[in-house]
Amino acid sequence: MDVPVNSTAPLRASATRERPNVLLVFPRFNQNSFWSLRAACEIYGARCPAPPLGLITVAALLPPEWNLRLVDRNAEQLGPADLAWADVIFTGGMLPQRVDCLEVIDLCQAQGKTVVIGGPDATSSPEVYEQADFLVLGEAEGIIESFVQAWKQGDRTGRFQAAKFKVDVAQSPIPRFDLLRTKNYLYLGVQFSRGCPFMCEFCDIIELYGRVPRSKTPEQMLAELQALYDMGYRGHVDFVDDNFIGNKKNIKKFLPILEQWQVERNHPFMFSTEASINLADDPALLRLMARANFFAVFVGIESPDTNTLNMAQKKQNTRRSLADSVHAIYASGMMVLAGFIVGFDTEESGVAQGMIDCIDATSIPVCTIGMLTALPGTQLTRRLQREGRLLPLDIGRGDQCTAGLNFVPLRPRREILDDYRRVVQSVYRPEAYFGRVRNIGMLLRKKHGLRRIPNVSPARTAKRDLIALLRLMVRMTFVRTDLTLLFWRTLIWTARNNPGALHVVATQMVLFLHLGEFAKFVVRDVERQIDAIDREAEEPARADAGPAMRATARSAALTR
Ligand code: B12
Ligand code: SF4
Repeated sequence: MDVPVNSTAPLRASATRERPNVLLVFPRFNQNSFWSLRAACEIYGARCPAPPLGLITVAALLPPEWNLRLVDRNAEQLGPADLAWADVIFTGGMLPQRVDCLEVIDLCQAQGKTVVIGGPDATSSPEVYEQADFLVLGEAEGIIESFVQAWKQGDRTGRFQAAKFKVDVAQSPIPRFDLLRTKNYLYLGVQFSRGCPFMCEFCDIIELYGRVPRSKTPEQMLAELQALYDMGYRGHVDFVDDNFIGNKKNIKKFLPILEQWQVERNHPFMFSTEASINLADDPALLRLMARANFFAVFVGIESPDTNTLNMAQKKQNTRRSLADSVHAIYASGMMVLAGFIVGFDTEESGVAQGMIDCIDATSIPVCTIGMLTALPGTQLTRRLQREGRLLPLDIGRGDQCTAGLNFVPLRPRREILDDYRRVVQSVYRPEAYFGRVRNIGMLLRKKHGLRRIPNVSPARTAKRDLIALLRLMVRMTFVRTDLTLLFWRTLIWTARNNPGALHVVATQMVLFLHLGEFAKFVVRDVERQIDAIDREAEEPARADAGPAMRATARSAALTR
């Protein structure tokens, strides 16, 4: 009997159509970035900071009978067996993942696999990803069904674009947390809302997710947290909301329910999030957050200069003392991390000192100090384009700390770079950083103090924290001998005076192991950029001087 060589092929073809093997691949972030938090990951035994919430949300939207696997390239290898298994690859991420994302597409297509691309960078810059077989742009809840339909009818290329800001997140499914190896991560993420009501000129969030925040329901949110709880996860959970307090009414409804949920389970999670600084104006809201066990808030301060804030349309940061606002957040028992930007048109030469003083006055240890970057699709990009000042954005292998200023600035570029270098250098001097850490230890104590030490009761989390503390002590004592004194002084002072703040203070010191080194890297890179400008300035002079010098040399030779 003749057996066709490929007898299973029709079966496989139909399975591929009806129940494909989907490999979700999260591309690697550029290594040289503020947020890679490399040393902190080593101390906690994690492989990278956070998991791909976007991809596991997409996973939850796919038909339940489809077979799914996830490879996070920040934590694991993408091997030939993974590719051989897959019928289709889903990938995508943010700008500093672009280099690796394009590599993933190449790798997969070289094996004849179909690639579907989506996520924020593909949505902002689809032209970069034209080689992918499918482009599924925008929030996936709004468009994934069209893709699934096309796939089932045999299409192997296509482009789908979700209508902007139309997705009702109250209908979003629970992300497929079960696909994660949670021990690979420093913390996990969940999302309550998308969008932000403000209109900062440089912001891409309002272009991608809109200005009317859309929230999930409290029940839906608790179901997500319960899923994490049931998996046995305990510890740090980040609410990745663009602005957690974007819709105050909804958040005030949710927080007491969250507090109750936490109390009933003996506080399994400690939370962080991102919020606009007007959080400081609402003591009731601060109290609600602290009671639900929020311990950290990231705030975009951007600049201490009111004129600059006005021009950048960040009016919510004006008409206030930034230091008082930050201290009001400390007083509720939560610590603050903040973003600062150098390179605005309205900046003047005093900007560096102003920023250094502001960081000192607010005592914020962890500050992301970036160079202004015109991100795709923003109001800033549109204005610079109109003014003929926009340059290509090449984030390359870094992030906004080394690859910003993608436009012709109004101040000389060299001056901006010099100011930027000064700020980074000064703020990340070990004495300055540890001084701020000691201050927040004190400030968190002075007022209400930390309401509770974030719960570490389950044995696994307690063990992880203890091992991390031991590793930190060893590294600070025997490896980073330059930090030994600062470290022990800060640790002992906090243990004696405010043991409740020890966890937060120790975490800040862990972060310095990465941030201190990263700051040095940024300074070196910026110095290289400054040198290049200086060399360029010298070149024409040398070129002009060239003929004269050659003539002198020639006449000297002739007269010999
Ligand atoms: C959490 C977060 C981070 C975390 C990263 C955690 C992680 N591992 O993902 C941290 C703090 C490290 C971070 C850092 C940065 N971030 Co960030 N970050 C976010 C934030 C606030 C939430 C991401 C998230 O989880 N969203 C929730 C999920 C559900 O939404 P989503 O990812 O958009 O996914 C949906 C769709 O996009 C789509 N989708 C997603 N992936 C895929 C894949 C496929 C195949 C398909 C079909 C669809 C699809 O479906 C999902 C459901 O609708 C977003 C803003 C936002 N609202 O998303 C910014 C955002 C992604 N970050 C951004 C940027 C610029 C950065 C930084 C460069 C600067 C900064 N903001 O600090 C750094 C660089 C990091 C680095 N290491 O180099 C930009 C990206 C812009 C762009 N064009 O790529 C965003 C959009 C906004 C912003 N300005 O902050 N970030
Ligand atoms: S407050 Fe933050 S998220 Fe809102 S528009 Fe400004 S930069 Fe964007």
